[in-house]
Amino acid sequence: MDLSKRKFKEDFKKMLTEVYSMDISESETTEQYVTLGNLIRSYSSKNWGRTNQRYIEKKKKQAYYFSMEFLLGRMLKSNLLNLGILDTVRDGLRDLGIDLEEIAQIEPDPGLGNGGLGRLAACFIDSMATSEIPAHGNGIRFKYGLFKQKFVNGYQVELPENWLQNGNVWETRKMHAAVNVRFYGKVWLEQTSAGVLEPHYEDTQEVLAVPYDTPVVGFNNDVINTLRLWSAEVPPQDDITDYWSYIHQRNQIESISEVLYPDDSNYEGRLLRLKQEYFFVSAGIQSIIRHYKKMDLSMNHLAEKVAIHINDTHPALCVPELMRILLDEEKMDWEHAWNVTVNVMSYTNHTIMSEALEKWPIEMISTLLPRIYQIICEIDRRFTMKMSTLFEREIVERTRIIEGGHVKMAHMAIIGSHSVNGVAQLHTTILKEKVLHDFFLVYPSKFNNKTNGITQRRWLMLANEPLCDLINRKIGNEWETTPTELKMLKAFRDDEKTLLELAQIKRLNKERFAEHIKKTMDLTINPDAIFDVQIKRLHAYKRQLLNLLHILSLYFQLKDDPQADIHPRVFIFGAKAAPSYTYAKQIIKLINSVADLINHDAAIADKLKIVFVENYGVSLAEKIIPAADVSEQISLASKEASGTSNMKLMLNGAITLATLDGANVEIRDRVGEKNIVIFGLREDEVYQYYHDGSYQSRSYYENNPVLHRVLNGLIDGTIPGAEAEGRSVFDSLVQYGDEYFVLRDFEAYADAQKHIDQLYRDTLQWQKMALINIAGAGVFSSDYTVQQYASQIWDVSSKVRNI
Ligand code: OAK
Repeated sequence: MDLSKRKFKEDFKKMLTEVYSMDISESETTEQYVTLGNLIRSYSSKNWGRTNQRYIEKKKKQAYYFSMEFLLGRMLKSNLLNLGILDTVRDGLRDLGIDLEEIAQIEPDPGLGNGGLGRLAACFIDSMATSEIPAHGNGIRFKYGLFKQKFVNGYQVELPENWLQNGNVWETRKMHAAVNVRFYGKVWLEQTSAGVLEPHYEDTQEVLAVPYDTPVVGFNNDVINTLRLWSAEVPPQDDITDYWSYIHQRNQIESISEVLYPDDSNYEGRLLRLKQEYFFVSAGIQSIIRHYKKMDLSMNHLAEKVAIHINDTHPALCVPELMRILLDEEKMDWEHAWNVTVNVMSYTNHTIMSEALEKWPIEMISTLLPRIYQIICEIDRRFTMKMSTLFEREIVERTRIIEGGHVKMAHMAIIGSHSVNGVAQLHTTILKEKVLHDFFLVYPSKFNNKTNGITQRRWLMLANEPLCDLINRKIGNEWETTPTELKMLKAFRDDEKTLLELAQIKRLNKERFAEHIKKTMDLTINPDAIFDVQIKRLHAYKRQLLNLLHILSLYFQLKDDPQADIHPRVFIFGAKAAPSYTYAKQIIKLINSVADLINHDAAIADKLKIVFVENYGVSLAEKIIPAADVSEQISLASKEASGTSNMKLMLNGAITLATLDGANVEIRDRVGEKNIVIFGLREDEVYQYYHDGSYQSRSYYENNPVLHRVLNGLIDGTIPGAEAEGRSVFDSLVQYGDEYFVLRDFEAYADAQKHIDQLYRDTLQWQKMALINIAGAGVFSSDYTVQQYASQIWDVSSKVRNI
């Protein structure tokens, strides 16, 4: 948008008076933040209305991304950037004696997600608006986001994250768009005089779903889409007979949108979670249908105007819910309704971990959602009947929805969608060949791959301005809208001046991060050390333990030989563990205890340091990633569906140290083997071990002296304060089979780390690798990913840019 500095300053002062009756000298940062937020909203409101109007007038097909999680991160600077007024506002505020950075820090970081899946949804909505795709987010307005993590004596402690405490400047409550969602009760079908079956309900519980809309601003294009998050409330009642039972009922209803479940890739079969799932699914679909009806088209044509995306299985009830509306409310016959539903729905799988598979007990679904359960039974009946004529009995039994007393959500999502995708090439192959092989036999054409991506706006333009400026000076700024243009940087691969500039920027970012660590943790880290980063949820398959065992081996090496030729390292961890995931929490404690030991050992000085940041989330990632030299992507091959921190880190010039898992494979293909460090078992080797059952972790303990010493270190008192955790980890690795092949990959990992150490010593060579990584990161822009979803799955328009 066009905005002069003069106009901005006037508007800002005016808004401050309107909202707070204050002038600048009286105002504090919080007031300045709210004022700026309001101003940005008022700047965007015209285009928000216009975008919606255009979609309606042109009867555009629109896509709706249904996701339990949207891990947005702070929005102030991102909105300013996308509106094209970041510099103007920064300058204007400076003239008024206000520091934009300081204001930006005031914003609570909305943690409405656990990790990869939620952050991907946030990148996607940014990219959808930027790519001019008529597509919106649909989710839950959790009152409490992901817990705040504290370390107490090295242990993770969870505190509530009350992110809405001081209000939320970005959202608008839309009472007129509220809908009712029905739970519990009895349902029966009666034939009407017209001969159609009509459901009748008794004793249901009605919940009012109230939408809060947040604008999703496209980058420099006047497009503003919508993120609609639903809040659960009690429907208005004017005949309260029993006050206390009303209060009880209110609390029960409001608890639906109270708190995000803190489990990542892990299913906990709680009733409240099922309520949450149906709540945002039903509210979202009802509101889509309401909107569709304004176009005055027959329901038979719904799939020509609406696409609904099911982000993992959490919104899989979209399938029976749309069927319910088409059958019961729109009086469609089953075949037509099913045809419409399958054409509307598409589904993404985000993990092969079996513990993440949602399967709800029949008892729970039939009690909470009796009509939905009837519909699921009918979908299952028709599926098994049809498939029995085409496939062997075993395949039908393995693919049906209702089995063993449970409703299998992934099966429902697959059967009810026209598209099923994985999130990286390797992941999609594993789905087709292993995890979902039966379904692949049944529906080969439904399967496709959409490799994840990240938005270069948040993860480069905002997080790393110095690097962004360098890139713009070298190759211009076309990459901002056509990210593959970053490849032009390759022309500078042998240009010493550019490489040294790159080194200088990295150094600056490391100094900044070191200052932050000094301030927040009172820990001194040396910016000349290699900053080695592993930031992701704590999960055994991600193998933070492998990293830790290697750190211990370096520690022992330095203790034996203080002159050992090891380049100084700072190992940086950021990770939350699900509160009920005991093993992950033990690993957190162990890392913190090893950090205590090493960071306070005067003999080690600054040769080794461990920084485990508390409460890792989007805002911390924005500080860590620009300062990273090494990107740890060391999951057991086959287990990480894609990973996205790998993409953010390479975009910021970190060198990837990785197994051939998830999108690491595609990163290697992009940058070439010389510019990435690969180690460890490959996916086929892992499956071979599963097949022949020959892995004996104990033999690695017994035969590798370094590993032997390190593992003994866990149980011989070397690590004060973590005796129980050390024992538990030791046992899991040595006695109980080492599920994720940590010991098997240890030697290869240690060798890879040695290689990194050597590479880093040659600054120019290292920076050349960094530059090639930045230049190759463009294809991993979520702009491209969503453009592929738009054209290949949703069949909605987009402004496609050449890949
Ligand atoms: C979370 C809950 C249930 C199922 C999957 C997840 C999840 O976050 N999966 C992660 O999704 C990311 C985005 O696709 C991938 O990059 C990660 O590899 C995957 O673990």
